[in-house]
Amino acid sequence: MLPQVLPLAAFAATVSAHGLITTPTPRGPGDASVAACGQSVVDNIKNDKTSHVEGLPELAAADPDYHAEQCNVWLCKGLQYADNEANVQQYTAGQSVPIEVQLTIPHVGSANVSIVDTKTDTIIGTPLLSWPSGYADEREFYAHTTPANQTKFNVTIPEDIGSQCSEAGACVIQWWWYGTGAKQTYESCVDFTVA
Ligand SMILES: [Cu+2]
Repeated sequence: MLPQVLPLAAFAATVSAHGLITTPTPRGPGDASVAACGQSVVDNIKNDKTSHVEGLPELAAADPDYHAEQCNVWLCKGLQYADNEANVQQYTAGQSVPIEVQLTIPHVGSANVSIVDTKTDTIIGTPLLSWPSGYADEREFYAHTTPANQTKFNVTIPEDIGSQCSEAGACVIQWWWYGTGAKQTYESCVDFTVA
């Protein structure tokens, strides 16, 4: 029976998904990301858009087209605003924004959803949502009891956001998840402006 089991296990380890935002449309790979991060990083992401960040720094460092000043794999996996110009969401201060996340392999850990200043890679204000622990718990996942609000939730654009996100590309809503035991980080970003 073992030969029948092994190929499945190998499949799960190499090409299976972990997680990403599905609604609104998140940043995805394109030409601008290739120019900033290099083809090997983009190929890794194309192969599995939901995979973790940890393998990317090594791929980037070995790629002659990697430009460290443009590509920060720890922010939106290095994916660039210019590849997502068609999907910039327009919000207003105080607006409640529905977001959906797909989780396909669990790794229990912490997570947050935050507005991030893309120039400085810093969270503006405090996280809009956060799970200090217990996010994507394997036991709940495989029992189909993952709390619904881990994958389908609303965030509220802060009333005091001001003008810092008025220009497209300046800010993202980033869903960030770290599987503690797996030591794997997942990031997915929505581009938006606040008028
Ligand atoms: Cu994993």
